[in-house]
Amino acid sequence: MKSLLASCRLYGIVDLGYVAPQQVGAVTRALIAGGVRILQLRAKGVELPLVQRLAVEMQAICREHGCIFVLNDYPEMAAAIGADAVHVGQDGGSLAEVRRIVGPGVLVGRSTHSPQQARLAREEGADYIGFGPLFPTGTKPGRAAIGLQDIAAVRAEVGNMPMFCIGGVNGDTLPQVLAAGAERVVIVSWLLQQADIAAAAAAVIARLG
Ligand code: TZP
Repeated sequence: MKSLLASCRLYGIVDLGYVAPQQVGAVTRALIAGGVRILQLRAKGVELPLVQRLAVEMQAICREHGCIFVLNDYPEMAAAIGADAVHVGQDGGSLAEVRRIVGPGVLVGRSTHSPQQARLAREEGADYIGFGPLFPTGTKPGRAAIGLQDIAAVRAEVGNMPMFCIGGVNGDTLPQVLAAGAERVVIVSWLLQQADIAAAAAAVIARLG
């Protein structure tokens, strides 16, 4: 799983803020058809039984296609359904506690917003980090953008650990993000709003190399 993670340049998120529950399977398949090999379910403010049902559905599709399935926020549920990975924010508790819940075989990702948080995530044993939001984004309304200037410092801080830059990344901003030193990105709303999600994902992956 770790080597598959290392090969991933584009991280997709099926966010229920953009995708209706009945579309989750089709959107998951479209992202995978476009070449995405790490996919997260993000279900903020959704009742847990529905989160679990959709997580099981996505996990099965991801498994069928050799794609890492990441559950956002719920380590106990991630462990219960056999998710490949769990992702937690800065408010998601210590990574030691998350690791204790999910066990050694599950990847753990952490959101970070500064070089210091990135270093801490590495020291705490994260398998990867998200770093952002680089730009203002409607997916996290009200959250201050942190800009591009710390990308190189965070990369130096985390060494080989995969770092996915996130927040307002789209077809227009991607060149600036890459020029600032990013190698890996998360794209949420822009991909989910494309008429042809698979083609858009494939074009981004080709651009990421
Ligand atoms: N964490 C930091 S920014 C963000 C998350 C989950 C949302 C990114 O979404 P988008 O739509 O790609 O800007």
